[in-house]
Amino acid sequence: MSNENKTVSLIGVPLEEGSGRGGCAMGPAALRIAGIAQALLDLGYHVEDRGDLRPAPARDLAQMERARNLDVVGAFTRAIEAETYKAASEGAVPLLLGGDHSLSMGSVSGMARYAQEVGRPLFVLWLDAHSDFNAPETSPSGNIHGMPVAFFCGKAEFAPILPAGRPLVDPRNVYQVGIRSVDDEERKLITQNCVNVFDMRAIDEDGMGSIIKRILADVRAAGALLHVSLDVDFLDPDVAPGVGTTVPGGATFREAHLIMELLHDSGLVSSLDLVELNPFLDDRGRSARVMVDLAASLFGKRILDRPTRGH
Ligand code: EXY
Ligand code: MN
Ligand code: MN
Ligand code: MN
Repeated sequence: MSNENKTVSLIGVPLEEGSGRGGCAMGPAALRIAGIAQALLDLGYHVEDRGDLRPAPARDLAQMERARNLDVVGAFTRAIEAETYKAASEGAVPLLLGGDHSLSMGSVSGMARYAQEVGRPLFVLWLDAHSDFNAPETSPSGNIHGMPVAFFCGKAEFAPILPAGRPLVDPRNVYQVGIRSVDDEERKLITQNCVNVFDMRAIDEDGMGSIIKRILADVRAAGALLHVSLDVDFLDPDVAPGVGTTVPGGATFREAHLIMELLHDSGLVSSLDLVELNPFLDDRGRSARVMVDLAASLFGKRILDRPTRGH
């Protein structure tokens, strides 16, 4: 994302029904209060705030015992898919302000439709403590925020949310980084489907910089668009406590910023989700500010007026 004449479209998603608790619906407001728009304006972008999506529950989606609040999440998925596709088609970078991680069912599906239209594959960088690859049958919780990757790869069956024949993401084009909590059945699914998983051990052994550079080389070689999905719980809870699913041993502040700086320098990022921020659990807005700072790094904020060394 090196073109700073670009428009960034903020899409608010006050969705918490995909998680097991209340609070994420306040995420878009907290990210706005933490200064997401001003951070992008300071970097020279044109910023268009499309407000918050507030669809009515979808009456055609019957409740499923193992996929809680499907009527709400499904209605959001439809609205998010349409809005993300529209923003990308207008030449903007869609920036989803979440909202729990089930919102990525819509954002990634919208970007997959756009990528197909422009004849490029879509790759996904999933920055998370969790793989989010459960299907309703394997989920221990029934919470849909643990299922979005399986959904956009076509591996989780719900009542029809999006039209048949929608473009899916090839799981081999999904790169997960920061993973440290995977359910037993979910582990089998990510292996069977050849998802690229860089868990915290891989990061400890190989270093964040070398892993991200390898991923970006794959994206560039494929001529792909890259959607980035950043879950607050990717970060260590000491860095960002404002999330309902903290897992110890997460990414450090600098590891996370290094990813964002390398993503910016690559010029490959087409769209971004900021998800799972729960302001009710936060420490005086600290996690909201960290997420805004990370987004600013991804859009080009630098420590020094030069690219990261080696680029
Ligand atoms: N794997 C667990 C489940 O499916 O219930 C926990 C999922 C947490 C999902 C968070 C947002 O990344
Ligand atoms: Mn997640
Ligand atoms: Mn997570
Ligand atoms: Mn940079």
